[in-house]
Amino acid sequence: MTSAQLRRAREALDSFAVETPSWGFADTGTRFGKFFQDAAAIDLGDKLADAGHVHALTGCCPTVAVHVLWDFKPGQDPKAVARLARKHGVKIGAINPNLFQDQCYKWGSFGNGDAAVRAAALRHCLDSIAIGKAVGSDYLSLWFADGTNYPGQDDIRARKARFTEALRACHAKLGPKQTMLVEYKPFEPAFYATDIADWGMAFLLAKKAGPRAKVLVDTGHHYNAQNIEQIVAWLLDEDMLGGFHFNDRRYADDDLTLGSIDPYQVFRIFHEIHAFAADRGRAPKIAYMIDQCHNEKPKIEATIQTVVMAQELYAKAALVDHAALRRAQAKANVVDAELILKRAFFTDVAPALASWRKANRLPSDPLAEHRRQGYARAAAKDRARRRKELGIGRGGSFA
Ligand SMILES: [Mn+2]
Repeated sequence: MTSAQLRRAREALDSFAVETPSWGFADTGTRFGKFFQDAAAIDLGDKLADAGHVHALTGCCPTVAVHVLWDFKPGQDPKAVARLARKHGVKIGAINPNLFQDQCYKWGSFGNGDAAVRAAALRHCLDSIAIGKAVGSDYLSLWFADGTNYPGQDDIRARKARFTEALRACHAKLGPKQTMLVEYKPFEPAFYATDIADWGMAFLLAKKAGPRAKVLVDTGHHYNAQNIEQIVAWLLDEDMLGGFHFNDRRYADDDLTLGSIDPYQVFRIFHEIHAFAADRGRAPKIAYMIDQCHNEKPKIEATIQTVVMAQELYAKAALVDHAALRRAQAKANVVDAELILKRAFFTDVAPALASWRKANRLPSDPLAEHRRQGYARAAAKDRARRRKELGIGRGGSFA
């Protein structure tokens, strides 16, 4: 690395933070079964402790996304949760309402034909907004499992109208600092017509909802051949990119570790963001979040691995020579243009990460330090004992 590259990569690392998901620290599984780890978090206290531990090691995960139904017990004081997060050195990030688990949502939430169910879903979202205000969270993150499984099952346009109305009502209650993120997904659980199936639908609904509604891009929520960085570039250009849920995939919504299958794709996404920032002279406000559940890897190790990979790829993408790229593009020099991206992608950014970590008094190797500290071993012992005392069986839902 040249000293100019080192400086650019370090500046990029200074401005990059990624949010960990509380659900990534708890026991999860596939739809065929759940696999247990003794070290998995039992309650929100454990999840915040694990998230705080990851932040202490990496220095780049100051916030934790929460799932209202899984993390907040009815009547729980959100301010106490915010204090607990602070105790562990983190803050509460995106608030995720749960609009898919209750029996009343069998036919959908905002898309449901029954006005009473839509009202219940809206109430839950408004409660989530209130929690967000109480804990000082900037984001309400919405993902809907709504859709239909068979042709003719429901009126597609009527469902769209119901969504439009409910999202508008939701947006009206946002606090002045809150942003509403609308996530899309092509299929699953619905296998005929998902109500918000792609970025165009999310874009239109967010536009109709109000100025503080933006699109959330979950990298696992696309068809295999889709060009995600192009979607990102379009959303940036329209000032409609609100955030990311990072994960990698090979087939569908696989929830694999970021960069484990296609790190170059993540690099290309980051390149679009750096290029946009260079053109506009300011970095866009984007909520970078992880949405992964690890069933085989130890959860904290997998989270650290993800965070470090995100930092590496973000730093690499910052090394693209934008002026040279524009020159190559102007001359239609396709080979050079591509090589400019490739050169940045293959640059070893380890020296920049090492120097950034040193300057921030962080361990030089977060994963090795995590193992050295024996955090997971101690957590496994403590949590196995507590599970026994609490009589917690090993079964049930994702939470
Ligand atoms: Mn997601």
